[in-house]
Amino acid sequence: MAFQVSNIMLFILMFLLPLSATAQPYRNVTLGSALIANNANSTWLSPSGEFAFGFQQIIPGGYLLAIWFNKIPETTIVWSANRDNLVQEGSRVQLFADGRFELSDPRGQRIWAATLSRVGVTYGAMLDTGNFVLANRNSVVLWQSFDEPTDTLLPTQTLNRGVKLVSSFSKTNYSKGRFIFILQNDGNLVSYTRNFPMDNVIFAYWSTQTVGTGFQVIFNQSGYIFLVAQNGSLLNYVSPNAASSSQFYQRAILEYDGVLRHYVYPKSANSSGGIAMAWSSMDFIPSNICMSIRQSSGGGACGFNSFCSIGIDQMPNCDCPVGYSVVDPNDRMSGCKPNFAAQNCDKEARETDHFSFNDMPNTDWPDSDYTYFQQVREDWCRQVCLDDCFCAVAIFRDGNCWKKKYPLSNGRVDSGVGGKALIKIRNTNVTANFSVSKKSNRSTLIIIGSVLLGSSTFLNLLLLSSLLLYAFYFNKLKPNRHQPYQVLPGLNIRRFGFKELQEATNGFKEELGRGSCSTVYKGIVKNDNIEKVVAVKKLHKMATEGEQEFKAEVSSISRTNHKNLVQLLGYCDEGQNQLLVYEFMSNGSLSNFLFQSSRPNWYKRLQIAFATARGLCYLHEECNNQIIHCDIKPQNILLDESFTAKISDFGIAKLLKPDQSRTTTGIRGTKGYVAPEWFRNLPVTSKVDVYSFGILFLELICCRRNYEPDVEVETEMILADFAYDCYKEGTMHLLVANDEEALNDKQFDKFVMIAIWCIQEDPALRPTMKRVMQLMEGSVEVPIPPDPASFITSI
Ligand SMILES: *[C@@H]1O[C@H](CO)[C@@H](O)[C@H](O)[C@H]1NC(C)=O
Ligand SMILES: *[C@@H]1O[C@H](CO)[C@@H](O)[C@H](O)[C@H]1NC(C)=O
Ligand SMILES: *[C@@H]1O[C@H](CO)[C@@H](O)[C@H](O)[C@H]1NC(C)=O
Ligand SMILES: *[C@@H]1O[C@H](CO)[C@@H](O)[C@H](O)[C@H]1NC(C)=O
Ligand SMILES: *[C@@H]1O[C@H](CO)[C@@H](O)[C@H](O)[C@H]1NC(C)=O
Ligand SMILES: *[C@@H]1O[C@H](CO)[C@@H](O)[C@H](O)[C@H]1NC(C)=O
Ligand SMILES: *[C@@H]1O[C@H](CO)[C@@H](O)[C@H](O)[C@H]1NC(C)=O
Ligand SMILES: *[C@@H]1O[C@H](CO)[C@@H](O)[C@H](O)[C@H]1NC(C)=O
Ligand SMILES: *[C@@H]1O[C@H](CO)[C@@H](O)[C@H](O)[C@H]1NC(C)=O
Ligand SMILES: CC(=O)N[C@H]1CO[C@H](CO)[C@@H](O)[C@@H]1O
Repeated sequence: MAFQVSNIMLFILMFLLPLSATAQPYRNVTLGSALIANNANSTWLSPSGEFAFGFQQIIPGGYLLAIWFNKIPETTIVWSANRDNLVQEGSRVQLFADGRFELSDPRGQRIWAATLSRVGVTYGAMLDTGNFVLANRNSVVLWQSFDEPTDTLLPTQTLNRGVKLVSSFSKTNYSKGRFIFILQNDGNLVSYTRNFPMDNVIFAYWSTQTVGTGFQVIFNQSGYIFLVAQNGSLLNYVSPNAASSSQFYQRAILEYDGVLRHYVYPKSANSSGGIAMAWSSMDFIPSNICMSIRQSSGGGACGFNSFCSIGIDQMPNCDCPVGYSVVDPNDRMSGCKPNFAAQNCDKEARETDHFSFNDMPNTDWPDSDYTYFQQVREDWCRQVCLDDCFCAVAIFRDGNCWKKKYPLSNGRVDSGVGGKALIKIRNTNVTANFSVSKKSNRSTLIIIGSVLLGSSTFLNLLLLSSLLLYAFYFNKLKPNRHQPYQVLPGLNIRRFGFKELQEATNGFKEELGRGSCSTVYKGIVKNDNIEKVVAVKKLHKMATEGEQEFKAEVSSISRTNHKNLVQLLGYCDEGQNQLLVYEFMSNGSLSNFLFQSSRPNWYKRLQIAFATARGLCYLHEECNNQIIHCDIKPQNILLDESFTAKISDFGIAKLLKPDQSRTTTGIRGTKGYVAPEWFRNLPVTSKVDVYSFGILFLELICCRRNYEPDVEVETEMILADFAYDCYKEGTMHLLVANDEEALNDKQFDKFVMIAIWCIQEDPALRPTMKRVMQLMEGSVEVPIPPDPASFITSI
């Protein structure tokens, strides 16, 4: 059948050729023809020029003999001969006079050869289907690339029994990777994890269950991909969504992440209107690879200690837990390694105080557990993991507690998982390089202290603080500017000289932002010859309490460690110059992101709300000293290069003079982010942040500012009032007009209700951030919120 199709194509091709002969460089590949791998163009084109056969340079000096889409800017390879064995410049592919078709390296060593069904090849041709054929004088095809697919199927191509697709190793490395898609000889069509680097398979994560009946996978001209039985009857669709082949380029590819995707690309790729063309996915299988792969051997979809989550673009992401980093930065699926030294197992030095947990809801590493407890409480589960040096992660779900050990495998984050992962990380970097000998002595001291004072955490903390204080004085007596890596002992934070920061910021040249109390500049600092981009915050209005206060606050900030907080890297404190050095957040502030002309995606907005809530929850509940932010607003939520939201400027409220503008907010009646108790004679507690978060959450939900003087309807000006009115009248859809994603989200109502709870004027009615997290994550039912303004103060 495949032969027939090809013959028809050849026939059509020959028929059409005279018409386009003058316009196209196309001609048959005659016996004796060869292509040489070098930097110049050397390709054989199809009649339309849409496909090319030839050499693609993959790495400097490394060539792949391949077929690719030739009319689109993005290199899209659909077939290759030597994916595991790139050839050097000067290698050649030749159609010999006797009909052999071979790839050989510059020394003449054969690297690859077409396996012909019989002798008698008289010519070769790159067809407009993307199929390269070798045929005899009667145009009977004796070899074709369609019969030996690599990772891609094209329209008119079929996948026969016993033939498989093997994914690439990565986006840019075409060698054989970690997944296989095969129509087995038994008729079943299956996706497997591959036992890399071997060719055998480990785990089937998708199949049609057509043992005995599946005969052929067809990608037909209309763009449907389906499995048929021998009698031609349809058994299963692989991609039931078709796109016209006359208007779209199409391909189905088993990608490096294990997902088989059907992609289309508009042929009329005209860049008018500045819209960049790209491949877009019509269909893919399996629907959720993160949840589909659960293998007893191997790391799962993402590698060991890593976790897999489906992004808003439906692509699986592989990420490392906080405190871990990817083993090979060029390979997201290489797994993650902890950035901290393992816990000491000695009974006397178990370092329980040095570890804490980072909570990740809806996260699990199934199958990595070595101990399991039932009917326990969460704090018990935490403690039992903390006390056990073998425990890397504890999973707590519905009163069950699993202790997990390295390497963790099959990690996934999904709303279907439930419960939470408690990821154990070392608090401060005691093993940091900076002051190795000092550090080891200090930890010895602490251990001795712990033993002497019993196991009271409080006393240990006291001891630690006095040591820190001692260290501050010590540093002060020795303002050693020539020692660039001076740090607060025990904390992974560096003390900078003012001059150094002046140089780092090129004389405070590039301003990133400015507030009433500080200005932020971009800078580059060097550490061990590694350049790092940083944000340097210069404080204008310093607290009058003096240096000790500054240092105490800096040390309190620096002891925070959470993925949703902007990390403090260092500080400078020289006379009038007080500066803080933070990690640089390349994607700017939420304010820019949220209020741009095009509305960001609903799920991205939700992610930011979750991230902000998590960061606040940590500041309120999990720090040694509770930190109240006091200034939560979109300008203070920053986005890193992967758009993870992080809270900035926390802990500096105490460093700055009270902001006078608080008491005289602009337009009367405008509700800003500032909780009402600031204006009333009420104590300021962490609930002020809950209020600000509520306003921010509404802005994220509705994608508008809390105050919009320009809206037509007056009742819509103040978002907080508008939101409650809509809630009360059951017209919440008005809040997100035209935002289909939000409207289709079953949780939409719930999120609005949570935000309304947060903006209650009575601080006592507002939930804590922890409670807010629980409500958002869905572990607790959201009660009916009262009218936020029902609180009457008795002033
Ligand atoms: C290609 O070769 C076949 C068989 O020899 C011949 O029929 C056909 O005309 C050739 N096409 C071109 C464009 O030379
Ligand atoms: C290669 O081909 C492209 C387009 O087909 C052309 O623009 C370019 O000049 C060619 N380069 C060489 C070295 O021939
Ligand atoms: C591609 O990945 C494989 C497997 O890790 C590796 O052996 C090979 O060197 C890589 N090739 C390139 C060109 O990076
Ligand atoms: C492709 O397959 C679909 C679904 O089976 C069918 O409706 C359509 O007619 C087929 N197109 C061609 C050109 O065979
Ligand atoms: C075709 O084969 C399938 C599976 O073997 C069978 O279920 C179906 O009845 C057959 N249809 C016809 C028309 O023979
Ligand atoms: C570009 O695309 C638009 C919309 O598809 C179409 O109307 C227009 O004719 C195209 N222009 C060119 C030059 O192909
Ligand atoms: C701990 O220090 C090491 C080396 O100094 C560093 O690579 C690592 O990122 C630090 N870990 C944390 C959690 O700060
Ligand atoms: C830590 O110290 C070791 C040896 O003392 C050195 O090789 C390594 O580069 C240092 N790492 C950092 C992050 O300073
Ligand atoms: C976000 O940051 C990344 C990395 O710096 C950058 O490539 C990307 O263009 C940024 N996106 C936006 C919208 O600024
Ligand atoms: C100052 C001091 O006591 N330094 C000691 C710290 O500990 C190391 C070994 O752990 C000793 O070699 C140092 O003399």
